[in-house]
Amino acid sequence: MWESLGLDLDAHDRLLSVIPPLYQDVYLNQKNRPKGMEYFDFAVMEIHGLRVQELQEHKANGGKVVGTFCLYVPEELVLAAGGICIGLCAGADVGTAEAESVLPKNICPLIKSFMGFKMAKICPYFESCDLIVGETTCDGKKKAFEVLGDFANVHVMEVPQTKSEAARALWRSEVEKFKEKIEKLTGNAVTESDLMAAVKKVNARRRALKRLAKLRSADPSPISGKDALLVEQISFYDDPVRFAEKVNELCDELEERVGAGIGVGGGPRIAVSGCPMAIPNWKMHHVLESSGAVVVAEEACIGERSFRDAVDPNGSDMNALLDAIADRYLKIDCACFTPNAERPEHLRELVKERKADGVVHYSLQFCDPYTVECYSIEKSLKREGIPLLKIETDYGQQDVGQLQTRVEAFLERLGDRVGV
Ligand code: BJ8
Repeated sequence: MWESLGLDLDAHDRLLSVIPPLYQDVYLNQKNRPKGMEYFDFAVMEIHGLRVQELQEHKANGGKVVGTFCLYVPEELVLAAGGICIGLCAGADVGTAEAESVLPKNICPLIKSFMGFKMAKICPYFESCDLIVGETTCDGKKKAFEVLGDFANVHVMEVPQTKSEAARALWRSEVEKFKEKIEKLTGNAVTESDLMAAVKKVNARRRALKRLAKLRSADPSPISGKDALLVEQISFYDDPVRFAEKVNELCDELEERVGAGIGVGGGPRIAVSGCPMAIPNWKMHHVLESSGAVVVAEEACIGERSFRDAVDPNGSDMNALLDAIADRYLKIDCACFTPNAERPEHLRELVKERKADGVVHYSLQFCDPYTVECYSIEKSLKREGIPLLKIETDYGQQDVGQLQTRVEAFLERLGDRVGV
């Protein structure tokens, strides 16, 4: 299968050999994990196995696979046209030399990672894609998609930078254009009933993730932040129906744990806010939880932002459904928007709901939108007296010791406040 995808087999083997020991250290060594995590452990171990095989079978039957890197891409349209939508991961230092041959060194690691995965031919998901959908969010991404166009079939959606009426009209037309693009790619017309069914399918996955997130309000939280993050990461590549079923089974078990007062840790409760943490980026959560904290929320795209809002499935015709899709996606409070007053507000609400003792603001190096927006986040949290730790990091392990020292000092400060 790998050869037919044109992967660099040696580089791919090297990547796969790193995952089991890392996973053992970060995940399997945790004590008292919910039994329902077994499915998600399996999904990681099979990350380059069964799911890739499913994609190949889909393609052999004439189906198309569409890869994305951003929450703004409406996956409902891909599903409605009979395609599979995969959120491609960009959470590891991979193919760095190859990426740096076409991109500057000092660019956000997420961008470098997706370019590295493609140029070094290491990712079977990337190589399975018939179309990559990019978007005009941050400057680095939108220019990198121009470069990526030389190596893959790329369609770019124009995401506006404000939420004015004119911006909404532009975005609505982009959604329509995307529908046409997907229809052409798959050869299938998107019907109202197919779109409605796809909306319901994706909404069900969002509901399951929301249920899981809300269970983390319990004290003690019935699940570690690392495990919850993993589930959120897998949501981007697993089959949406099977995934929602497994998350709901996990939630049934977590409800029992909450009822019995079973949970993890006893240290300060932390909400992490900022840049997405794509699989296998578990660095920040691992540092926090191995220092005694419990992460109770991810105010991020791999996290709350992906499931906070649903698409209204009750549109009476195609226009109404496309309106509902455009409106739902435009609610996303990514730092690429200006102004972006909703994000600090959402974060404050989340801190309250999850009974978080503090916030860690997580920015990837060279990410201007999130690093600069940290100013408004800090100002808004300060007003409520919510402590904040600002972290700027990359995918490397070189700064782990330094992060640990800063995190421990922060947790100590919180411990004094909450009497842990
Ligand atoms: S909706 S957060 S997934 S754009 S970290 S590449 S912003 S320099 S990933 Fe994002 Fe969509 Fe927004 Fe979410 Fe640029 Fe920053 Fe890198 Fe980023």
